[in-house]
Amino acid sequence: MIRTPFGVLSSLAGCALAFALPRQQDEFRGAPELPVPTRPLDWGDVNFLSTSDTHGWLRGHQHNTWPEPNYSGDFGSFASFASHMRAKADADGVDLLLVDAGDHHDGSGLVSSSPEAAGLTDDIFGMLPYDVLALGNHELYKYEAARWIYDRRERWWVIRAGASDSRNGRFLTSNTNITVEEDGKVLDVPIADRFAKFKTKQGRKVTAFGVIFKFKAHDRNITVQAPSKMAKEAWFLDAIRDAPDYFVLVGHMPARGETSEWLPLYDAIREQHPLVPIFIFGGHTHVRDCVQYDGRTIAVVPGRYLETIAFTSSTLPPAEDDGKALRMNRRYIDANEVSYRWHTGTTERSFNTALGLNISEALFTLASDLKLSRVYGDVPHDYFLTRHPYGHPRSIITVFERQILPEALEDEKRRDYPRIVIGNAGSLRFDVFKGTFDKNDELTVSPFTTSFFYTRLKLGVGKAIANEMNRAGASKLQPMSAQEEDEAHVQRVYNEWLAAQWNTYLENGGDEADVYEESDQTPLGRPVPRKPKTLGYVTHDACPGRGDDIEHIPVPFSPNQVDFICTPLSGVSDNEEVDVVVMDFAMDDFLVAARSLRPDLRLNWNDFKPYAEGTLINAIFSKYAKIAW
Ligand SMILES: *[C@@H]1O[C@H](CO)[C@@H](O)[C@H](O)[C@H]1NC(C)=O
Ligand SMILES: *[C@@H]1O[C@H](CO)[C@@H](O)[C@H](O)[C@H]1NC(C)=O
Ligand SMILES: *[C@@H]1O[C@H](CO)[C@@H](O)[C@H](O)[C@H]1NC(C)=O
Ligand SMILES: CC(=O)N[C@H]1CO[C@H](CO)[C@@H](O)[C@@H]1O
Ligand SMILES: [Zn+2]
Ligand SMILES: [Zn+2]
Repeated sequence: MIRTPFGVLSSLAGCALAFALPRQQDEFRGAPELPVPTRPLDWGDVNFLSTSDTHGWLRGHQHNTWPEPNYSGDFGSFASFASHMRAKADADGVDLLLVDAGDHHDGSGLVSSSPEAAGLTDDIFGMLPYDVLALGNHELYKYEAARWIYDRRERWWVIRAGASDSRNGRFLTSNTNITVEEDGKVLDVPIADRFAKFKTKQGRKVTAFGVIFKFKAHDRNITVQAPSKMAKEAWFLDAIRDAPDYFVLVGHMPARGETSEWLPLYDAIREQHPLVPIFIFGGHTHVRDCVQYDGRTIAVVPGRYLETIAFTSSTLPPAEDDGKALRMNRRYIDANEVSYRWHTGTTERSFNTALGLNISEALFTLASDLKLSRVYGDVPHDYFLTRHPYGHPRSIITVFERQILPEALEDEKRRDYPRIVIGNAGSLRFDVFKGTFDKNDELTVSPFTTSFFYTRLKLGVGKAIANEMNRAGASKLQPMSAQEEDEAHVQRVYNEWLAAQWNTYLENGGDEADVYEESDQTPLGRPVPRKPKTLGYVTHDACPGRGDDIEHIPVPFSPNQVDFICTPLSGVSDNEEVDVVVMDFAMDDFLVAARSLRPDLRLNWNDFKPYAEGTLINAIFSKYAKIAW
């Protein structure tokens, strides 16, 4: 129960839509003992480890709620893994390349604390020598972030690692330019190299590119060319003219679907080289995916937040090329030390390499400098973004609406005025887990700096507007900004992927009960056996064979979510005037809904005044944690 100036709120519904709710359950919480892989990797002549959309999760996932422990490997353990994999490749006389498809920024506390912190995190990323890296849209929203890369393009890999060969790794920006002023001249130049031709340790010739989908929301003085246009550029056609042993295309776009623009590049290459293998590594939609465009092309996407490392392998054509399909494979490895050790035959003692330990230490030091481990409270339960429907007591959106906002958003001067608060559910980005809640968790759950404004309206009118906003749905009322559109697209594709996993599981006789702990009661009231598998991703992609390294039960997903929240208010009649507080991100939708419902009120931005001035949304979480957790 939470007491606020407006009474006890926890049992009240918000003023938006309601869904029928299942029984309340606690989540499964075993000892964080990780499942062990059972199938060795299928090595080929050419092998890749790929990452994408790490969004600053370089310290790994640190909570005990499943499936988090599965992704507990930090970037240092990944570096150790990569070193052992390289050593194995060298010993076997095969290629192993390391590639990343961008989106390093905006996510965990490391990169969301400040632009400087994001840059310092980039430098730590640069300690691990990748063969090819691409930029994501999150490196292009702010000129400074792209400039950070540009300024380091020649020495990206030597900053901390002490590597002697500065061309050991390559940032490739085939279709992205930056405008810079140098020696009084204004130059429009690619941020890094447009392409690279290099030889692997085994002497194989590689031609590589780094691209991004045609996106519009980039900052000023950055230019992004559509991949379909790039495919016609003279420099590109020139770069692909000589046949390498294989092509490597790394880029920030999915393997298929709406924002995927691999096909024009693929077609251009195939026109000149019908048989040269093409390896494509994508990202952006945060899902695990794989598709083969032909028997000698594979496109692999490794998911998000350093949860997955994708391993891709292939044979190469025989000397007397028979033109036949190659044996191509992909495996989605859960990013943790147990998986890493199993696949490299290392032990707890032999696993960590000097570079891996250095990286972990650099991450620890940066996190300490940023005070990311400062604890604000102890969360009593797991609260999830999409595992439960809106209205469920373990839905973070619901708890935010009914407890956190009512309790922790405060305007000294408006204390005596009853109020409702209307905002975007999309301003929350991640689950909140049982256990300590620290600065990193706060920045992760909501990295945004949205603020609040209020006007005076009858309570009934405010509630009706909130309902209208939800009826119309986010973005349907108001054309979104290009950046919001990018974000909403990623969220939609990722949520559809989660929903499909969960629905397939239920359709195949999977039991919701298996997700919960022994002591819990199922919805049917019978005790549940301890579950045999851990929660995680269950991937059904378009490549042959099983992609997931570990078999999981999918994470439950509820489609019953709202786009907008509205805090409850009791003891006030619908006819009374109250403060109607609106988050600035939700303001456009609010005004459109208000004008359609009550055109007579002629509401616009000027009718609003700042509320709780200086309060940003993410600070509300730490404030609440200090009071209630
Ligand atoms: C773009 O960069 C140029 C050169 O540094 C600068 O003069 C100009 O003001 C920038 N334009 C914008 C819109 O920021
Ligand atoms: C990027 O910069 C290069 C070098 O200045 C220039 O030739 C090219 O036209 C630019 N590309 C785009 C799409 O602006
Ligand atoms: C690890 O860090 C130490 C101290 O900064 C440095 O001397 C050493 O070269 C580093 N080793 C590797 C493999 O990065
Ligand atoms: C092997 C491994 O990474 N184990 C970790 C599993 O997750 C728990 C909690 O997140 C960690 O404490 C373990 O070290
Ligand atoms: Zn991303
Ligand atoms: Zn992206």
